[in-house]
Amino acid sequence: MLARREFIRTAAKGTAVVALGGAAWYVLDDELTRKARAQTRPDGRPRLPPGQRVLSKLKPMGGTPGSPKVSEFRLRVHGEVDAPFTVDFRALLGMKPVTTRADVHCVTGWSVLDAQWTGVRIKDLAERAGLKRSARFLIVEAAHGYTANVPVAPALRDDCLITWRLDGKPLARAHGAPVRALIPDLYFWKSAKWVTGLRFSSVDRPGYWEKRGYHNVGDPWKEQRHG
Ligand SMILES: Nc1nc2c(c(=O)[nH]1)N[C@H]1C(S)=C(S)[C@@H](COP(=O)(O)O)O[C@H]1N2
Ligand SMILES: [Mo]
Repeated sequence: MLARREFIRTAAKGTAVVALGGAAWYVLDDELTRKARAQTRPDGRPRLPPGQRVLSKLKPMGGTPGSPKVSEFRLRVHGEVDAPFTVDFRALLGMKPVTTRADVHCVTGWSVLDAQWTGVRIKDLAERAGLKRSARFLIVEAAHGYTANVPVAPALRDDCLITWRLDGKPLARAHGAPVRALIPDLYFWKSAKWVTGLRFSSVDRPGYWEKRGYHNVGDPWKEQRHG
């Protein structure tokens, strides 16, 4: 936590952060940042949330990986639903996958623009399970007990996915293989990697980072970084 706060402070001061992880470069790109700051999204919000700078590509931010084996993958959709169900990888692939472009925003100050994601909409999974009106929060469940809480409305937007492909390739293990959640309009810690379940709940249950000082909602345009 201290290390992360230190990194946030460093990034906020405007220091260019260049990390060398294995053979891959992750570079804060001033040119792309300048261009993105001049753009407006279709919903009227600025393309780049305040205090963010564009990183050349998605950087692995850690966490304890689950099994990368598709044969072991299961996703359980449960909680405040009429018909809870569990799908394996093959059944998930059979559920109307979509491919969309989305920007993601890490609380540490980097954003990646225009990544291409393939997956099944959380909305479609919720519909199949028969979401009850009493469901007010989605608790995204992942390997080793990691969870992230999201109010139901933003979790059911069209660009919120359970995803297994990034930029045309299977997800790398460090990015959540075989399958992760994607909730692009909230800070990226809500996008749980190595996802195992979607639990709908009538009561809020702060998750892993929310209990460790991050904001309970995490809207990047409101800079809801810390609670
Ligand atoms: N299961 C799990 N998911 C997780 C995390 C984690 O520690 N465990 N970290 C979160 C955080 S803080 C961020 S910023 C993003 C980073 O995703 P990336 O490593 O693919 O860039 O994953 C999120 N999902
Ligand atoms: Mo993060």
